[in-house]
Amino acid sequence: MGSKTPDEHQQHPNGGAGNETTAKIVATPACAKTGLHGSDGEGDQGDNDDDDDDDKTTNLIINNEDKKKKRKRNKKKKKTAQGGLKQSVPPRVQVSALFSEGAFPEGELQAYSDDNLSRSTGEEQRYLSRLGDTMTPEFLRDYREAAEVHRQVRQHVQSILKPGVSLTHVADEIEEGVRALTGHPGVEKGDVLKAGMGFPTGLCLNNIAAHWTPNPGGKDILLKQEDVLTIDFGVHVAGRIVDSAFTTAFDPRYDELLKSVKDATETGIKHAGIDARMSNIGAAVQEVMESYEVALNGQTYPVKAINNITGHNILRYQIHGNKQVPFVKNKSKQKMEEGEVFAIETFGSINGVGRIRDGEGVYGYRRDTNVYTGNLHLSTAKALVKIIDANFGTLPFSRRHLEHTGCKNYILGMHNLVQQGIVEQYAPFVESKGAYVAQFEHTILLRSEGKEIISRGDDY
Ligand SMILES: [Co+2]
Repeated sequence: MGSKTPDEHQQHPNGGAGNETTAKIVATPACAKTGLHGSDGEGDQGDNDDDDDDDKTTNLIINNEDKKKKRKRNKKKKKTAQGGLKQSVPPRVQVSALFSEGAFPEGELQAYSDDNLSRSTGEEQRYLSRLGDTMTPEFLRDYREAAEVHRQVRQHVQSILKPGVSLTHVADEIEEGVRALTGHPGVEKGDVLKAGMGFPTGLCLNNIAAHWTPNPGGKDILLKQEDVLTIDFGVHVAGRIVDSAFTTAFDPRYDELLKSVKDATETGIKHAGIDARMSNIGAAVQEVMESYEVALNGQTYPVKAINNITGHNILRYQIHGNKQVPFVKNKSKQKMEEGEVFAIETFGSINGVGRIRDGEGVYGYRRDTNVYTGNLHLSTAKALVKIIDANFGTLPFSRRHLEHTGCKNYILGMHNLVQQGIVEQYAPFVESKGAYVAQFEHTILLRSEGKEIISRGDDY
């Protein structure tokens, strides 16, 4: 889940005046637009379970290097599975039943690069850093469990992505998978806070960069062969949130776009570390991302790094901490510190302006616990804030998530809470019409031993 740069901190668009008027690559699929409308209604979900048995098999592209990178972790994973117990299809077996005594697989441990090597050597240094270490065995176990849930759920989701599949069905599969694999159905009061979804499921098509989710009662959208789809979802265990995203396309013409953004995110991870400066990370990432270009219909489109959305640190139950990790050149004075958790994410676009703006519709909500609720008069708002506090705390949630807890007829009360600043409302982030946006994101833990890329999988 990306963090939008506050308006007063926004940089200049990196693409000058932008190229909204240049020829479009392909017509913007109608679904990309309707997705932003028709999402205001509330009501029954209806049966959108459009189980897609389309015979048309298409290659799902996440990146071109999938096959080159065979990781050892995969073998380890099979060894640790208990008594031959296997994950079901669709995934419904709790991951804690698959790994003995909470021995969830570690993420990839990447050594700190030269610029922050000093901190990973020296016995005394290590001893001192451990004194302030928040990354206890329990912390690591919770984080690794959440990451394993993310990997297993996304692996299944990747297998159901075909032209014609409904985005509501994809969201259902993600959310039901996460609830089953964490072992928290999320219906009983307070259960969501134990483990489950970390924020609303993001399913973004083409020029929608981030923060779009199917809403109850909204028009369902079917995935098309020519679509570029980004899937961004979060899993938390005891408030330890794994935030990770990937982009897929059936059409190989988007390979270079996906490759560029994936490469950019890996560059961000490589430059992240103890004492690493956001200004250095941003410049390095932008350079890599913008070294790519995409050939489409006889034209060449440079990839632009989106300049007003950033990566971020993650705190317990707080998806966006107080630090931002831009992926364009910047003058930020912020540094990363040992013991911190970061979502390293980058977004790149072609045929757009290199920035995002708020689109229509609602992605989700988040309670601002600093705002006093004593002045509320509307009884529905008073009741709703109690439901939100009990079920979500400070975790962002969607209308789907709210209805999953059994909450109904909340639109008026929510409107009141948003007006009072008690609840923050999120809109989708959109690039200009005709643009295509890709995103890749990993969550990393800055441990004294190295950075653990907790969400790393065989796919990305
Ligand atoms: Co994020």
